[in-house]
Amino acid sequence: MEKAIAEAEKGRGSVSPNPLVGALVVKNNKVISKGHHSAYGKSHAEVEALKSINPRLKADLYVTLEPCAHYGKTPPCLNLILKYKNFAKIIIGCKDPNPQVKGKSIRGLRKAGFQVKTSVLSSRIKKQNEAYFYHLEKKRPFVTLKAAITLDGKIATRDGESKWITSSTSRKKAHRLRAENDGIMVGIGTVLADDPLLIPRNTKGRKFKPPARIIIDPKLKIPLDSKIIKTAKAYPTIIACSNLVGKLKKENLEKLSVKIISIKEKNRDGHFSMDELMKELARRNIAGLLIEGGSKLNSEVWQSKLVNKVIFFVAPKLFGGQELPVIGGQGISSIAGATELKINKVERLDKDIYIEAYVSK
Ligand code: AOF
Ligand code: ZN
Repeated sequence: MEKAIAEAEKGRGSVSPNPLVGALVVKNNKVISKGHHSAYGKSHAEVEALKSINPRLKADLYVTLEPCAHYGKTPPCLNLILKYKNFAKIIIGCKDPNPQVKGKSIRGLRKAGFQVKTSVLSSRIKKQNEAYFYHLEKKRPFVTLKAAITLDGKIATRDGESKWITSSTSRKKAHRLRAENDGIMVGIGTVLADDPLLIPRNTKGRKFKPPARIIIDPKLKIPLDSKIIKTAKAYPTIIACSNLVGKLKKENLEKLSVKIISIKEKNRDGHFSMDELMKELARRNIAGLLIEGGSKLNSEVWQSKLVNKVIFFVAPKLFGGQELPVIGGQGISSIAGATELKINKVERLDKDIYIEAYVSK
C-alpha cells in the first residue's frame, strides 16, 4: 500500500478536485503493474494499472481509494474490476467519501466473491488527500495560510519591501505549493503594492493544472493594466467583490475573462463574509486554497476560523517595528484565546526554516 500511495502522489497538482489515487497489481509478492490517476478527467488509477493485465490472471489488486461505482467523466472502476474473476484479494486503503461511492464498491466486490480488505494505511491516505476529503465533506476549500516571514514575524519592512525575505530554495518550494493548490488568494492591497502575477514558476517543467488567482477586492479597485488582469485570458482569475459595486466595472472585467463573485456586504462597511466566499469557491471546485495574504487578509481568514493549515518559511532576519506582522488586526487579549497549532513538519531550507502546522479544530 505504501507503494500505491507513492504511485498516487505522481498526480499531485493535476487531479483536483478529484483525489490522488494509486493502484498496483501484485502477483507472488511482486508488483507486475501499476497506475495512477494523472489528471482531472483522465482515466482512473485502476484503469491504468489493469490495462496491460489479462482478465484471466490470478493476482491481487491494491488500490489506495475505494474504486468508483458511478459514471462520472469515466465509467465505474467497479465494473472493470469485476471482470478480473480470478483476482483473489482486493486491498483498499480507504473508503471514498463521495456519496456516489461511499462503500458501494466494497459491497459490490464482496458480493461478487472477492476477498476485500479495507482500511490499510487509511489515515495516511486521508492526509495525502486532505483537500479532497475536506472539500467533499465540509463543502469548503481546505485552506493553507502560507507566508514568508522574518524570525520576528514580519512579512515586509516599514516601507513595504518584501523582496526577498527568504532564500531562493524556500521560494522554489513556495511555487510548488502554488501548483499543488486549486486557488491562490491575495488581497487587493497586495495587488496594488506588488503587482504580482501569481502563477507557479520553477516547477521543473512539470505540467500542473493552473491554480485560479483569487483577489479579494470589495470595491473593485484593481487596475485594468495590472499584471493579473492583463494575463486573465491565459490564467484563471477570480475577483471577489461586494454586491454594492456598480455593474459597469464588473462587466468590463468579465469582458477581460475575469470571473466575478459578488458577495453581500454584511454591514455596508466594505466587508463581506469570507465564509460565504469559501462556500462559493467550493462550489467552483476550489478544493485546496492557498492564502498568500498581506497582514489584513491573513487576519480576516484567521479571525473567521477558516484556516486549516499554516506554512511559514522563516528567514533568520529581524525587521522590528509595529508594522506588517504576518497576521494583523487587533490580536487577542488572553492566551486562552490563542489558536493552537499542531506541528506536522519542520525542515531546514538553506538558511531558512520551513514550518508546517495544522490548526487544531
Ligand atoms: C477511482 N479511481 O483513480 C479516482 C477515483 O469524473 P470521474 O469519472 O473522474 O470520477 C471522479 C470521482 O471518482 C471522484 O469524485 C472520486 O469519487 C472518484 N475518484 N476513483 O476509482 C481513481 N480518481
Ligand atoms: Zn474509478
